[in-house]
Amino acid sequence: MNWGTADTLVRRLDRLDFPEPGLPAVDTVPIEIIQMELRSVAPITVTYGGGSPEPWDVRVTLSPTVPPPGSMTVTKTHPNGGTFSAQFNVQPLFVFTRASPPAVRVLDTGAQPPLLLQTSGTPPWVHDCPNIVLDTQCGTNFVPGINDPTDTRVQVPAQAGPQAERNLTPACDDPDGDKVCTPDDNCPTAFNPTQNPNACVLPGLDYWETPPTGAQHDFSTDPIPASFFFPTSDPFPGTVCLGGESLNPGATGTGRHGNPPSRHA
Ligand SMILES: [Ca+2]
Ligand SMILES: [Ca+2]
Repeated sequence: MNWGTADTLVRRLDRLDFPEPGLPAVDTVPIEIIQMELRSVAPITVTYGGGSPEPWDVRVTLSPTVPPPGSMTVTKTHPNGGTFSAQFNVQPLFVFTRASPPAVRVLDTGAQPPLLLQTSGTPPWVHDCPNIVLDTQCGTNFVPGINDPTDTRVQVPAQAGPQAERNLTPACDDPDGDKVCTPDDNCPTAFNPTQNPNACVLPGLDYWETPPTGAQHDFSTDPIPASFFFPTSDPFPGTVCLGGESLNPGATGTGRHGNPPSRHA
């Protein structure tokens, strides 16, 4: 695992709740993509009147226009984690660069509908990773992209017997009914009378990684118009293959890159 390969920064906007007991448990939260860096695997070819082909590199990042949130559905299948899937909106900003002679063109898609993308498969996640060797410290209760096949801890059983049957009504705010008042409840909307911190996951940041050729953008339905690059350049209706570029996230130190989302745009 290497921080340097993360290319997408995702924010979970709400808390995930996994009330005790009862696995598997599922919760869904809104997410937004707050940073993304992709680069063309090979240059595209721009032509002029059908000839004079030129290679242009393509970089894809986010438009200043912010799209609606996406969503992440997280399934907890064992005490230390499970799997997740996500669908998310991306409003791309394309930067085309010609090396020689130097030229740059920017295409902001902010006026168009965002692209709706999704993760491929069901990547794993863990709350924490004490049993797994990693090169950085663990994230904050949600670590995407990490599996924990060695986790053998058993979940705290449901409270039963006389203690539970007393069924006292606390004189406090206790929406989850776990007899721990909200100001002191570490998961105020998840039933966790033991105050197990893994009964919920606070909002936070996750790093994702796109595989080397894991994304593409197809311009066939909405080609780059004629004269975009230069007055005599042809329309570009082709497909660009993209891979992740490092966000260099070391300065923040609060997240962790996760499993690759696949992007089909
Ligand atoms: Ca409570
Ligand atoms: Ca609680």
